[in-house]
Amino acid sequence: MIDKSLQQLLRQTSNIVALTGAGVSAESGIPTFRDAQQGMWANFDPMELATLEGFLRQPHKVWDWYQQRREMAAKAQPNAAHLALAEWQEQLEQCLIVTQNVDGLHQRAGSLHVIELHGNLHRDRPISQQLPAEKAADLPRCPETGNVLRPDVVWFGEMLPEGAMEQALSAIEVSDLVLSIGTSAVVQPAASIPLHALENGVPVVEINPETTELSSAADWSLRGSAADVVPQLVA
Ligand code: BV8
Repeated sequence: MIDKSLQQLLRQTSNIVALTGAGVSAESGIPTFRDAQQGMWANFDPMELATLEGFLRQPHKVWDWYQQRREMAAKAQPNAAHLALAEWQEQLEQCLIVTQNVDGLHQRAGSLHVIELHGNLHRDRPISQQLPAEKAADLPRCPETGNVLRPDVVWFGEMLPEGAMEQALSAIEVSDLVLSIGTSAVVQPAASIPLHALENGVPVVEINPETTELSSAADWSLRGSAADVVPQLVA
């Protein structure tokens, strides 16, 4: 799986950026978005519910979905991929985790300074919009302002956290290697991160059991699961 040229590159690497997506948490038992559209959340369409409009239209349904995901993430354990990346962070000069995931598993595995491009499932923040009383009934509210709370995640059509992309892109420009782990490489602007590496002459390794939009452009596209392949890279 890991050819001689990649082994050699890994030996010379001291500065890595790892972009992760839902696939890195799949082996912790958390369904990916693609599974969600077929799987247990088939009636919770992320494209419909992971939007501010979806929340304002059906706040209770959206909260139910996020509450289920929050409980699932809290029960899940970081898997060998999360743990290997945290270990790499201790061994290397830099191993920056840039995640699209909101489950907090990288931090629970021990990774520090994780850039959460899409926020975090375990945090709430107040909405600025006013909901009609009947819609706002028994929704969680901010104790200070009394405003209705929403999960502190980035929904489709919303801006990413201030500076997150800039921080990720500038880290890439000084890195030796970029990993794209467990992402279908569709959602923007996160999907542009590995492409920025390629434009800057930084090698890209993809780890995914399936081919993605990135596979043909990556320098290595390793067909395997995160929990199986990532520890081999770190070894
Ligand atoms: C933005 C948080 C600027 C919430 C998420 C039209 C209208 C509006 C916007 C757009 C539009 N067209 C395009 C856009 C931009 C849009 C976008 O990219 N849409 C896509 C669908 C085309 N992006 C945005 O809206 C972003 N904001 O552009 O702002 C702006 C703002 C205002 C006005 C103008 C412009 C915000 C995007 C963030 C959305 N929030 N999450 C929540 O989690 O509930 S996105 C969410 O879905 C995830 O965070 C993740 O990013 C994405 C799913 O992607 P993946 O992580 O890759 O997961 P997926 O299931 O797809 O794939 C899993 C992969 O793992 C698979 O490849 C599978 O093979 C692999 N796998 C499976 N098992 C394993 C494995 N790999 C390894 N090991 C295994 N065991």
